[in-house]
Amino acid sequence: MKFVVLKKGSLILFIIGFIALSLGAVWMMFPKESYPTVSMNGESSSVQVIQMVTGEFSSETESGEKIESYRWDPGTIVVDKGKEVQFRILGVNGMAHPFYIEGTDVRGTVKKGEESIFNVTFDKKGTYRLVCETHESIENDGPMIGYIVVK
Ligand SMILES: [Cu+2]
Repeated sequence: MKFVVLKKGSLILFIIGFIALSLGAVWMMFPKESYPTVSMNGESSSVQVIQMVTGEFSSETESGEKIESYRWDPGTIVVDKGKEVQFRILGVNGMAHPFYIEGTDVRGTVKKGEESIFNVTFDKKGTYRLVCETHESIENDGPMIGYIVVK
């Protein structure tokens, strides 16, 4: 009697396992492309809008030395090759951040309380650096470097 119950349990487990495998197989047949989760800005959906701010990490060491680092936030973004991207960078921390994007002719300055807006289209895949010329390295209260991943 006990043996029969065990057998029934095994059969149910087998059926559940089979259904799970089948569902997995069906799921795998569908393309894995994800849906865009970045706002495409409604009416002008051909332009991808990236919003950033300038931020600052600030701290003090045990010996009382003040250390700080200016940052682009978010520090890494991902955009599509050949698609027009609009950057909207608001200056929050730091008076001015003169910047350029490597591999492009994009240059500008983000000032405190102002929003710098510019459009750029990347024609080649790769990782481009958004560099603040004033805070490029740790020695200069950086590294204020953002990474634009073009896929
Ligand atoms: Cu800066």
